Amino acid sequence: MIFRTSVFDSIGKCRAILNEETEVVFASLSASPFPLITACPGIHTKATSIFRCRKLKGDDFQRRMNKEVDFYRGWEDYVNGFGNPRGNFWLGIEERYQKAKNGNTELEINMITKDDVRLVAKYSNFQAGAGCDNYRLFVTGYSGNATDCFTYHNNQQFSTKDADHDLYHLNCASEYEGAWWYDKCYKSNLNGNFTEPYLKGIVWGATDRLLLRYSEMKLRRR
Ligand SMILES: [Ca+2]
Repeated sequence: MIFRTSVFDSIGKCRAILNEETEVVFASLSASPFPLITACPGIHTKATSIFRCRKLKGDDFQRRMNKEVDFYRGWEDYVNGFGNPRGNFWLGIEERYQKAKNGNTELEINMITKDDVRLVAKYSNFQAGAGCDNYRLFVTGYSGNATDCFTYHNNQQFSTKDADHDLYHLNCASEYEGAWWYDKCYKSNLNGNFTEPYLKGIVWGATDRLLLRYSEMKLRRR
């Protein structure tokens, strides 16, 4: 169903039709998503745009379970997503941004170490900034049985091997064969190389690095 209406009216219409598990997508390329008004100075939405409603898909964000899918990829792949939703995948960060941009979203990370220890890290608030801000991470409210190794990355932009937005003098994504909200460089590296046994691997931790054989990131509406 397509609407020609204001941004705020369209959200109400979609929710009325498809319940709360609904997001508004812009059916017209000329329409600018309204969060950009605050996230990206200089970009303004139109008062009236064309919208359609779309049911939310699953809330999975990322999964690593074997080496079948190469995660050492460039910016475009991380923005748009890759892999198999039933296996190893990264669902595009642009879609995650659209889903979590209004807040009220929590993140759960489930992990299994190579020693078969199961770990959970939950964050009661998760948001990624807009594309013009390189999907800057906003995360708070840790709980779980894993050491908190993600809050360190709070307020950092996303980096890939071909897009260095980190705070290190080299490119962390290239140094550690991943793509992440690197700082200088990481306390977690969940998009690292599945077969690497040390720093370039799928790692949770800084001084006490845990190598993982499984990781899964999920978003959930509060
Ligand atoms: Ca750098």
